Amino acid sequence: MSQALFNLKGKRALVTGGTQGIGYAIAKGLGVAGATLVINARDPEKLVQCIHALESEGIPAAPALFDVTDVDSVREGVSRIETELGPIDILVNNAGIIRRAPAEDFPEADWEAVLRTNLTAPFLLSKYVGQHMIRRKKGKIINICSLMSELGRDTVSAYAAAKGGIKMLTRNLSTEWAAHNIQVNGIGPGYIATPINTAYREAGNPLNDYIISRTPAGRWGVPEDLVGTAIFLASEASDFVNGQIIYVDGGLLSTFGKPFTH
Ligand code: NAP
Ligand code: GCO
Repeated sequence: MSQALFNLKGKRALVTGGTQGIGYAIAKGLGVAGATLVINARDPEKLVQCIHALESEGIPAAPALFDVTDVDSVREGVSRIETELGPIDILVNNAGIIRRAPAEDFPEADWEAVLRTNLTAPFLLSKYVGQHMIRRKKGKIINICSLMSELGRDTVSAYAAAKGGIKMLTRNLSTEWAAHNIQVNGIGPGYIATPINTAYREAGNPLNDYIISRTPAGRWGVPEDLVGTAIFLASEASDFVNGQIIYVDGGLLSTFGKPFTH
């Protein structure tokens, strides 16, 4: 009984920004759990390498090359998948960027890019995939949120605004689409060791020490730490879970913190 609840066989999953980092780990995990994978990326070379990497591990995957910030590309990309490959049962809105600068100096172009990628694009994907899910009366949407859906931090005003927005977009879509048997939920990763945080993980970087001291688990997360929650939210096991953000953060959001001890 319990294994069948988490079995994704016969389900097609579209993962945006799926060629590296969190997106690749979640896509691979959904594939191992039986899902038929469609990997989105905007870089053709990275997409080919990703598909080959998955296939080398016995996980077939189809490419979906489009820029998630371009509405025409999103609409056409979703239509092509639905028409040529089949129904999208699971959508993982993972693609995201970060730009960092003090708010008073934050470049407007960077603000626009972060909001468009991290908030508008998940809306566009959800809208165009959601139209098909509503018709089928079934679907799973998983939005990748952040600690910055809840907390502010110096230099990440655009990112925090976008991630706060995707938390509320998750709740609002859940409200509108639960009646269509579409569950819309989020995953809020803690500090995860991926390229966007490489600079922080260098030894001696005070932020590295602070992040580890603020995380009760006492370590950085790795992308694979998110896979179990993704499988849960993509599977029948979460059919009565709506509008929830599950934080996979080593306990960071649950603690006031304690004095840093070497
Ligand atoms: P990452 O390694 O930089 O991966 C981000 C992916 O998104 C890249 O493959 C990137 O493709 C893709 N992407 C960016 N803009 C795109 C666009 N316009 N169209 C299509 N794909 C696009 O970062 P990550 O750490 O795995 O982050 C993945 C998600 O998790 C993001 O939403 C991020 O905000 C979120 N997150 C990360 C952490 C963390 O600590 N790492 C924590 C919480 C939340 P390119 O290679 O072409 O740039
Ligand atoms: C930063 C980091 C964070 C993490 C993540 C935390 O500059 O603070 O990049 O934003 O990536 O979003 O959940």
